[in-house]
Amino acid sequence: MRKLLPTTLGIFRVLFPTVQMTYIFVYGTLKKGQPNYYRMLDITNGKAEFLCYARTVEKYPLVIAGKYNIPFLLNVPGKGQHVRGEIYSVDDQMLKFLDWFESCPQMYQRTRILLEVEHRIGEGEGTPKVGSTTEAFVYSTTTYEAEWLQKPIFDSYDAYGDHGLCYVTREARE
Ligand code: PCA
Repeated sequence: MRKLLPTTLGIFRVLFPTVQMTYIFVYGTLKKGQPNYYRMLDITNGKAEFLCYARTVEKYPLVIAGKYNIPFLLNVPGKGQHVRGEIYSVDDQMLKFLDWFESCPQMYQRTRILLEVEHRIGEGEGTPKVGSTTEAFVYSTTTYEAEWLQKPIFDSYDAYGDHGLCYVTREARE
């Protein structure tokens, strides 16, 4: 009989379902000021909260490739540079959106990566401290062409940089 009575905790869980948040490291067009950043701000995609700037603990080749000049972090640890980007805490809805948007797992695979926190804004509880290492997901790829390994590598992506490899947005692709 006792079992059928809703517990206080049970009621609380129904009223306030816990939202699963996931850390994502973005290094490309999803960063602040880059062509797809607005998608992180669009609440119809879900929630994304900026946590801090960070760089990869390992080196990776970050290249710009393909006919649309897309940034790719090649999953080749130890080769390349420490890549700079931003860590966000995202909810499940945003995570699903990003998986779809990044054509994961066909074009990118979402893998875990170790990061060193470089700078953070605010003192938000749970935000990793500067100098600490933390883990997050990243959209990297193992499905690249061999010649991409010969391309110029970057430590920080800027779609508008003087490399001149202008990113072609999804809308502009034929
Ligand atoms: N979008 C993802 C992966 C590369 C890209 O352009 C990002 O910004 O991290």
